[in-house]
Amino acid sequence: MKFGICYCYWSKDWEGTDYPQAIARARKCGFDVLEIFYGRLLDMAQKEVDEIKAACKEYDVEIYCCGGFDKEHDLTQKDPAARAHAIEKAKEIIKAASRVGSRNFSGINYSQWCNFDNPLDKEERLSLAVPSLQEVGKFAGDYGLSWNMEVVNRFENYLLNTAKEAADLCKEVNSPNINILLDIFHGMIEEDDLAEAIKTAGDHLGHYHMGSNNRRPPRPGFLPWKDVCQALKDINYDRCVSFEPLVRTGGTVALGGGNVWREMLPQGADDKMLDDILIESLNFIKGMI
Ligand SMILES: [Mn+2]
Repeated sequence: MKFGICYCYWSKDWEGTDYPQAIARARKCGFDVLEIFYGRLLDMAQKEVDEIKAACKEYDVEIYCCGGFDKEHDLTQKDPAARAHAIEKAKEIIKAASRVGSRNFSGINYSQWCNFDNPLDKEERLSLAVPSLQEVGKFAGDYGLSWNMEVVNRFENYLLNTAKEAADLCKEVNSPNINILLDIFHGMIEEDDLAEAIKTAGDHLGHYHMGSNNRRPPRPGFLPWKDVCQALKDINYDRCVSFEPLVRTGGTVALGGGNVWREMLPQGADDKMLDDILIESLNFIKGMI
């Protein structure tokens, strides 16, 4: 099993221009994967792509990409032309992610993040998602990429709130490249049983996000960590567990969807303390997995 860290833990922003340094830092803290937002990859200069790939090779770190879609990218739109356009945008993302060697694209990559214009159309939109995702899955297959649909809580989307809903959609799509991202933070709100949710996703579990209930890095508390880790072992999960801490105020993470309204790090935390927190957190999870 691989362990990943989302770039935004070290930045206040979803994206940055210092990925090679972050790759080195991820390895230094014991991580195998650096997860980055996909936006800049779409038109990134080849020089930067080459530097990222060189750092990945040097430090034996893999890049995972993630993101949350807007209306233009929504694969469930009713207008066929708009839907076809969204599918083409999805293919562009797959190509962009592949440029930095990423074999995963995860997030709210099926409909829209935090848009609730049409919640009563849920069934229809899930049906419209199927042929779109089949086409995206076929294209992803050509690039060896897993398109991991994130199951999120009711305040961020209305199509996939539980592992069961995502598993049902995966079954209909029936593509080995269309899979599920479960996130313990969202599951804590929506699932009856976090371990069962992992088993429900089963072989379609393509990625797993971990954080504490308040989105600090994983640490002892009231979440059923042992049960969750055991469930990952029970399904022979061999992909990646990424930490996705959203802990800092004032940047695009806080103000652009992460809703961080208070500083979640110890007062005066410096770079060393940030890394020490992360290393302790990783050791806590590795002790159970
Ligand atoms: Mn997540």
